[in-house]
Amino acid sequence: MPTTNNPNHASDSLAARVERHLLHNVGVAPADAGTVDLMSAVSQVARAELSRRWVAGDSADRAAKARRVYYLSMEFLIGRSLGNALAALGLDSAAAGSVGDHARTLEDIQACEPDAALGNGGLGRLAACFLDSMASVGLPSFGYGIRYEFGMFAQSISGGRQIEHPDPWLEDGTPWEFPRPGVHYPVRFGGWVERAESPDAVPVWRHAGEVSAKAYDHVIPGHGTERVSTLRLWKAAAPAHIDLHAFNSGDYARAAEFKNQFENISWVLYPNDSTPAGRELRLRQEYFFTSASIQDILARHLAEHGTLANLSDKVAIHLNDTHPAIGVAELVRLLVDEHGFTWAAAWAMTQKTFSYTNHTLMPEALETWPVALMQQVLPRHLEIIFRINHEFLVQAQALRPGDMEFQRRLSLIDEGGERRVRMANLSIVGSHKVNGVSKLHSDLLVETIFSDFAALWPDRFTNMTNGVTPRRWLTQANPGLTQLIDSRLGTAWRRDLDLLRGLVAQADDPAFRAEFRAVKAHNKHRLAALIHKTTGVTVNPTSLFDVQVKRIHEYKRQLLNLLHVVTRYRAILAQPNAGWVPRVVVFAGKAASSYTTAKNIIRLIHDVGQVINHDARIGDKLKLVFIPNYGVSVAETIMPGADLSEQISTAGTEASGTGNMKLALNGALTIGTDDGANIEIRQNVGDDNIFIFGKKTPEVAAIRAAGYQPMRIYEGNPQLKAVLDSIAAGAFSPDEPARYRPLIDSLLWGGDHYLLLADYEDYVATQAKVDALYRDQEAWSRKAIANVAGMGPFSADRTIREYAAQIWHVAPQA
Ligand code: 26V
Repeated sequence: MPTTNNPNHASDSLAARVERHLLHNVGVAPADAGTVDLMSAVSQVARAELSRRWVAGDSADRAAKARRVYYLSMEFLIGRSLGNALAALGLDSAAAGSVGDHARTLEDIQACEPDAALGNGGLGRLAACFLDSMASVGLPSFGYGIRYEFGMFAQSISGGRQIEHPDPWLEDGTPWEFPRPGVHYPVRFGGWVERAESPDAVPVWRHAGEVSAKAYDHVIPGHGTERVSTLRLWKAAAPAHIDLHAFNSGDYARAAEFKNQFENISWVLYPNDSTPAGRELRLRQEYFFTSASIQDILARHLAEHGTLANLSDKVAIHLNDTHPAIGVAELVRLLVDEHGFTWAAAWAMTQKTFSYTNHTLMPEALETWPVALMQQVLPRHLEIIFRINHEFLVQAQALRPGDMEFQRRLSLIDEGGERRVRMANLSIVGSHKVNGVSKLHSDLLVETIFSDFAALWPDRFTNMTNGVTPRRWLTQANPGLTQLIDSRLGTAWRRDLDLLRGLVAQADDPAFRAEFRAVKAHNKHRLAALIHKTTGVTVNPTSLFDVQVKRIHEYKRQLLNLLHVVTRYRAILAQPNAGWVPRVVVFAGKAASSYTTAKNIIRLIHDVGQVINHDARIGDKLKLVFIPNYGVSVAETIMPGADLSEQISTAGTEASGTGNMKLALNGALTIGTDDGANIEIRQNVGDDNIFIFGKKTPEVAAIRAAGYQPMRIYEGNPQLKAVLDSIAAGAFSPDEPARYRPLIDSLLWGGDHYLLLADYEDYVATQAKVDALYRDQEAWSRKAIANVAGMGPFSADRTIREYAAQIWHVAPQA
């Protein structure tokens, strides 16, 4: 009998609390509870406990007047929250028991939670891993973003083609958000700036429109600590007077339309990776969440300190790529226009407060906004940007007098053609630290796209190699391996991943290797079941599982992987009895909806799969599958089941990669290029435990400089020629033989920009080495274990500690 009516009374068993939530909050009799009801009730129990931790941490931080870090990001790819919350609370086994009473498995219950997919790819998932680590390391911290009504589109495949579906993840409500009706800020757009009479007077922005940003919080649990972090997401709402006015006049349709003009700001995530979408709505989204976040930061600071004079002593604001870069101008505006700062004081404060991470080198991915658009949407900010630019270029002129080219390159305004604001330049000028996301990437930033800035301010540039949270990507995703590691090393590695080094000694123990293989075999069965369920293809789980999962992009070279698959297919047909290592090649990933070539690659994967998977001569020797709708939850099943991790971008193009880390942490061996974090993975797992192939970054540059001729390579390699010819001739698209002509032509005649042909031979030869090693299962397991053992540095905890110590100067709290 419960002793209290409090639905979360600590002395109650979890099962009792779940039943009471079913009764009191979900509104069903426990005996009648369905899976979704149970999910909701278990979530509510966890939420209540997290809420308690949250309140405690928040009041401690306020009492301590703690310095805090604010991570501004357009994207947070959180995935599901229930499993992570239960693990953080140490309630996972109790929860399994409590739902077991209802004849359900915890896994089934968790599976009915939709993913919070508020991001495109690596940048968004990194932000989610960082939140986990900020909480677990104990940093007073907030993430700030947008509460998109529709997240990343759901992908299905029809006739080999990607179909995009809306993702109404909030449709049935989410137990994880805490609406904060009392927290809202006005965000203004458009209009003009009234010039002041006297030169000292503050200009007045006569805005044309206003939207209200309303706060919705998610509590981010820390692991092994009671500390939590906060993710505050903003929803756009029309200001109350708007609807009143229109509704009063009786024109409901017009009123609704008018309201939508404001509220559409937080409707949908831009499903576009790497190429800036030059759309006004995107600029409004960027300003919307950045302005609301900075207003919120200032309000919290003022409440605690009563002054903004010490803002940069207590506040670090981080720009996750350039998407929130308008925040630089916004902080200056708020300080000067609304808080009485002089220009000089505001600018000095701003530079001390911001820091910026760049996530891509691709020049076409650098955000710029037409000056004309910015004039229209954010006139006061444009004015501020012009002044920042003017003063900045005076500095540049002093360093290299008369060097107009230098100034032209540094300028915040691109004057070639339509004038545009360069958001990366604004971010660099407005920040005290700028970092890349792997050693190679950070070096290349300084040597290439940001070299002029590095000449001006060498100390501003630094590196913070990415990491991933071991809680989600090992403990939660791979319970089998977790148990095995616990049995040898204890459990402390969850919060100190360097302890995995202890596995090096275990690799010599045949019994450990056998257990390690048994875990992998189990995970491969799970992955095989997912493959069967989502593609209908039956695969043999004893095959080598060869996995490439990431956004579909030419630079990531899924097509190079496919050329190997076709090569292998032809070779098996030519020599069926050559002792082939059975392989299952797994792809997953979304293509940006407007990216035709990426969509063609998806279709080609399917067409090749159709032929190979139905060729009776091939059988289990080779299977090719594409798992639809790649996202956080799908990844949690794929990572543990992989044997081989494909990280094959053209050297110098992948800023870091984080899938490479997740796969190696789960005991996959990497076949990869000398690119991004692959290089550091190699250094940590050892040269003998990774397959590195292909041209290195300087070679790529040299080949391009010398005038790359892919046709020469084609003519000189009969195997490659046959593969390309077969695809181009329609061997995999007999119903439409010319379907892949354009794809092949882009390699042979279009310049093969990402050097697939240049790396093909080495790649195929390296794949043969993979086969040879896999035949020796003992040797393979040793290397797989060495990979897990070497992954300590790739914990996001390490990354976050580096950011905290070297960029944010924020101290972990007990
Ligand atoms: C750009 C745009 C442009 C407008 C439309 C929406 C949108 C979304 C994202 C981006 C930039 C994407 C950059 C990105 O995701 N970079 C990846 O960052 C990972 C984390 O640092 C890193 O591991 C990957 O190598 C890098 O590609």
